[in-house]
Amino acid sequence: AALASDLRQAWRDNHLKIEYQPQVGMDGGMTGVEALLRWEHPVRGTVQPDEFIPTAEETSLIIPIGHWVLEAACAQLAAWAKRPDRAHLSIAVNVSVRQFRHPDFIDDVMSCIRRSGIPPDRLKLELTESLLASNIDAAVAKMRNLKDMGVRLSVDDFGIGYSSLSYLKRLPIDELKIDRGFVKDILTDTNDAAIAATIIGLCRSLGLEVIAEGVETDEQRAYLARQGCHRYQGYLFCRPLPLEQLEAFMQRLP
Ligand code: G
Ligand code: G
Ligand code: MN
Ligand code: NA
Repeated sequence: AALASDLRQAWRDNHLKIEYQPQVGMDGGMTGVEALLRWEHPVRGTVQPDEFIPTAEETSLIIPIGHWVLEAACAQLAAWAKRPDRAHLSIAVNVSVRQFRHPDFIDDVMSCIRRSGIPPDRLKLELTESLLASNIDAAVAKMRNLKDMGVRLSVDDFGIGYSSLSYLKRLPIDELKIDRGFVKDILTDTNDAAIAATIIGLCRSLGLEVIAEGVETDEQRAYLARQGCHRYQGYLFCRPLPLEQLEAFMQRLP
């Protein structure tokens, strides 16, 4: 309850911030970023999203907060669209189950895209497998609506949830994101290595893009690259950064 009222206050006082973490392709070039919420608490310091997203969901604060993240991402994409050296970049936005199920979600995404005038395929929505836990037909129908708009869809934290392989081929998705839990010990845990390799192989045979998160060392990257992984995200390349620092990071890229 304390967390809920604190969060409500933080939302009112603009203490929520967005950081952006680069994603890189096989050639090492940046392909886009993931938008990640941060809570700059005046006393507690930075509160990580794992600690407050569940509360945001329970209190429905995730609806206005999620809308704000989406607006910010589209505004940033609109700014990048005007620059030849940035126009190719995508922004991935995390969508919680509560947000996805909201009846206005599709209209919200559509109006954000229209008002910002961005190419819809620069926006990527990260969905989680838990969306599919109930009423999969309704979830798939909504995903199709989003795909019809031209938005790209990614399944976050893949491998830890409920999705069965038979559902996977029915889903109108573009990308799977290998959970960082599998990447962490990829060089020492043969099960994790096998799971990551299997997810990559699965994506390649289904024609899906695959991105690994939580890549911290070049050895992890090299293993994933040998399996054919398309993209990477993790501290090896860059931490999540506030926008100004992200711009500085991009300035330094070759
Ligand atoms: O930044 P960090 O790795 O601590 O984020 C942890 C998790 O918090 C992410 O994997 C993501 O699922 C969730 N998260 C971060 N930003 C957002 C957001 O804007 N909306 C939602 N729904 N979840 C987010
Ligand atoms: O959406 P998701 O929860 O998967 O977001 C990714 C989370 O992983 C973010 O909270 C981000 O801060 C965190 N993260 C990003 N890169 C790394 C990394 O290389 N190592 C670890 N441990 N965490 C990372
Ligand atoms: Mn994510
Ligand atoms: Na994830």
